[in-house]
Amino acid sequence: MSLLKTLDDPRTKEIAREVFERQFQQDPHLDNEYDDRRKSRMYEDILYNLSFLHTAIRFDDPDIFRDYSVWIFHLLRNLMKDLHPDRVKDHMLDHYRILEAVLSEKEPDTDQSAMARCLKAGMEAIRAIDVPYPLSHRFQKEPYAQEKQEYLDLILRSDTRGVIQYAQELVDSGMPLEDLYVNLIQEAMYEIGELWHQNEITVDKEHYATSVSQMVLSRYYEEIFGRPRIGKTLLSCCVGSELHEMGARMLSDLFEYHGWDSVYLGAAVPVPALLHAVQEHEPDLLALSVTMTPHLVQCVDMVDAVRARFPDLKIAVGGRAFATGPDLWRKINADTCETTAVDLIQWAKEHIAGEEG
Ligand code: B12
Repeated sequence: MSLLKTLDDPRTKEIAREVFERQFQQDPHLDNEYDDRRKSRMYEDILYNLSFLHTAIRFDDPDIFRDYSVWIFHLLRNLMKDLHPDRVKDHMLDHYRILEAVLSEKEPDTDQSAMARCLKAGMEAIRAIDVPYPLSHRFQKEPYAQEKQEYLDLILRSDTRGVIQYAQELVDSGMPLEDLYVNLIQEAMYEIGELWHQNEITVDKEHYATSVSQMVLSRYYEEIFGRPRIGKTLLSCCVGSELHEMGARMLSDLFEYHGWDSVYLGAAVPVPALLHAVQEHEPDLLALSVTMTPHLVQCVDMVDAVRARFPDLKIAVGGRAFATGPDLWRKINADTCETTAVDLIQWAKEHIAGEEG
């Protein structure tokens, strides 16, 4: 039996340093995932790992290391919520392999078979940990309960290729595009918001989920934009400083799917820019999307400005900000407020496109 007498032992520190360096050499992504604070914590954690491993070997008791492994996993997982739990597991599994290699080389007197038993127990325990994100009841409901979960999981792993492939599989297996939009992607986005609210994920994941989901949607534009036209135009945008752009994007795509031409201006559109676009495109319907409640004030200003210049233009409003009460929208001088794109398409059929039902 050798080494690891105490955490302060210079030999222990040397081993820890070697393990630390090898881990970064072997996994170049670590450098992006660990800032300086994490790096110095990781080094300290290696010292603790060594001391627990040493104790487990000393008593030839794999359960000591098994228990510790589960404990340290949860500690790390809670400290690094920006990483998918499976990624944290991978760090730890790699780490144990490196520990074994470095100890075998540098401390040949260590009881190799006891060490292998303890590390194996730790690895098995880590692999067996089930760390589901706390998913909402709504998200776990049908339709597409399993598909939503799989889609969300791929996003949380930042597996861009996987997200795209999975969406393609769903479409290939017959999922209608409207379901892909509203029942899969929209629901996954809402769940992303819930996870952010619970501090389970960070804002960068919200950005990534948006960008990868928009990438998925863009793959079906040939079909969406290839449908027969009905000779009507929708102009849409997000008001004021509203950054949440996917609702209006989906709305405008779904209008395209139903034969409308669409001009989508995106997020945070200033009033003069919108007025210019209305002048240029002469839309049959203007749709304004508001997600954040404070942007309702900007929505009033926007509607008033459009009304003043284009009094006959039909204006619809919608988005999360209107969900607090069914009559809130009436304080805005719009023609209608609908909950979903499909509802607005129906309203437009009745009030603009001249087709009943
Ligand atoms: C992605 C996201 C972001 C991204 C947006 C990136 C982008 N490029 O779009 C970023 C990171 C920028 C962001 C920032 C913020 N966000 Co945010 N974000 C979200 C999230 C997770 C998803 C939004 C989304 O894409 N939804 C999917 C679309 C398809 O759904 P939808 O917008 O509801 O649209 C549908 C319908 O509402 C309707 N619809 C929409 N518009 C219209 C218009 C008309 C006319 C009609 C008829 C229908 C209609 O049809 C659409 C299609 O079916 C939501 C969660 C949520 N519940 O939405 C939080 C959420 C909206 N964000 C929230 C917050 C707090 C913020 C921030 C303040 C803090 C933060 N998280 O960083 C900032 C504010 C930014 C700003 N100034 O606008 C909160 C808002 C809470 C509240 N009480 O208002 C939410 C609800 C998260 C939460 N659960 O707490 N966010």
